[in-house]
Amino acid sequence: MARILITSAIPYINGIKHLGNLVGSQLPADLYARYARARGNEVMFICATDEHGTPAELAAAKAGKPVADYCAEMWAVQKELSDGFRLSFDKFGRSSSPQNHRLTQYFAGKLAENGLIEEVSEKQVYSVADGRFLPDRYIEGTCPNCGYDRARGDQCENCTKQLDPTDLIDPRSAVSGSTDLEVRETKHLYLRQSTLKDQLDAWIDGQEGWPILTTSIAKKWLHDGDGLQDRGITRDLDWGVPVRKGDEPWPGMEDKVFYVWFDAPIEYIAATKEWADAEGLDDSAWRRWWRLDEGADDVRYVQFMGKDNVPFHTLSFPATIIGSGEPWKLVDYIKSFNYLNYDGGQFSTSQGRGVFMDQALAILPADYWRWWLLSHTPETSDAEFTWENFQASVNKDLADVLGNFVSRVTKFCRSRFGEAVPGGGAGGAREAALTADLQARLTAYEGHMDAIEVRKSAAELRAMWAAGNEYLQEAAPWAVFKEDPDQAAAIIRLSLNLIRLYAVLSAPFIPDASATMLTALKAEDAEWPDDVGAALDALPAGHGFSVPENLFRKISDEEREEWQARFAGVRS
Ligand code: B3M
Ligand code: ZN
Repeated sequence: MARILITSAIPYINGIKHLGNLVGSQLPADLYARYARARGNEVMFICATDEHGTPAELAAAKAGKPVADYCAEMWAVQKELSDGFRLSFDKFGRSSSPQNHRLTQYFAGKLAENGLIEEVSEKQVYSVADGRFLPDRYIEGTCPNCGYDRARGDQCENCTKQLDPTDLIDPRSAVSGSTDLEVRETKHLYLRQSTLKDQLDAWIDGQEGWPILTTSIAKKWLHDGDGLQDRGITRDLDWGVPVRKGDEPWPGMEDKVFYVWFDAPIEYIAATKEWADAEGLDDSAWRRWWRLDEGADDVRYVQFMGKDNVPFHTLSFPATIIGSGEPWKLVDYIKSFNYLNYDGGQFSTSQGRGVFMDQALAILPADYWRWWLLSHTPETSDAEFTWENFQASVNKDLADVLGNFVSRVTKFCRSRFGEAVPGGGAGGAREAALTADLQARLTAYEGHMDAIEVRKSAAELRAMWAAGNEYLQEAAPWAVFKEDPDQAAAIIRLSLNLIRLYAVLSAPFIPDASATMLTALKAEDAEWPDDVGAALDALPAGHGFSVPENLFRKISDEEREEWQARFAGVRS
């Protein structure tokens, strides 16, 4: 029994996430959280929405809503979808929460006290009509390279040339279209993370067994080019965490907010406080997960994220934590993911390409998606979603192997013995061999799950389902029944127990189907098994059950083609 703190990268608020986002952090984090709980650990599983920054402001403007209203609505939408996918967060917080405001300001104050914050004067474009400084991407104009008249201040979309806003010909505000722009001087706070380079380097070197994907990205940023750069942690925006030094105002910074990537990871901590506050618990309840001096020294902290988020979690956020000079918990293990592609291209939120979480749940229940995504997680390389592959996996793994086993066993038992576990007969060599095989596979499965090897775990689970199917095929109780009903009863008794075992072991992947199996078997004991032999005796003769609804249905070729066509274009 250990204490495990799990965080998933927090999704941006601007819109519904696609399946590539889901499998890139939240879903595998949920798999691990469910497994860790099932093994008897105390788990705190945290996620939230990432609500600040330019994309949130732009999306709200596009929706014609005040940004605070837009974020509140989108949080509710994302929360409902995460519930729909059965993501078992202890808290799905909001980075715009008062808790995160205070904690972000607190960390900034500590960093300032420790001499790690520098004020830097910069020249930036100011829009007189809008009454605000404009971030690079809020400025539009004509590209000096290709003449495209809607180039942005950071890049020309047409010829891809990287630009500075001052390069643009006839620049105008993307907010109002106004051309009344000036270059003005503005002051920003910089986190002097370059001074922490050696500490960060040593901390990363001290980590054992981190995935290569994680450490190679971290090392690249530490050592390539100019190495670790100091970074601006403030922005001239209205929406965000106001810049303050702890509880004090920060002179000269009154109209500024912290940069979204400064406050977003702090939300992992703040969301744990949001959880404690919502539960009516005092501060020790969340601090025992995060403060080494208040109980967190025995916590194992695991983070999940896509590879593009790794630099922020291996360098920036640790710089905030280490730079605070206080005993806050640093991450112990970072599980990062490659990308999932969509049918010959990329998933894209901006282009609306691919399948989005709401669309997925509208066509099939969560377990179908969970199984396909987790068994094809982009771990060692990018992976690709195709409708053919999805259809094949669902039909074979879920319908033919697991679903069919459950249905055959329960229906056969009902027709020959009634709706209770049959007595009589005893297992022999075949049953002993199956038990030994499953015991070895269980050990391998646990090893992969402990190591957060998602695909290998799925393969081992599938192999356990297949072993039961093969056993049933060979033991053939429907044939044995005619000669030796007692022997058939023993086979079915074991098979019904096998369904209970599958329900327990499969729950982290397919929680709804597992719950259906346990309910059908009226199983009260859903404990993780130590010993397969004992687990296969859990339901004794005479224990009642009912035949469940078909666990999984097959996807027909017509459906597959229809979905393929429906999701070929862009989302409007
Ligand atoms: N919102 C990026 C993303 O969703 C960003 C992650 C923040 S984690 C603190 O991929
Ligand atoms: Zn251009």
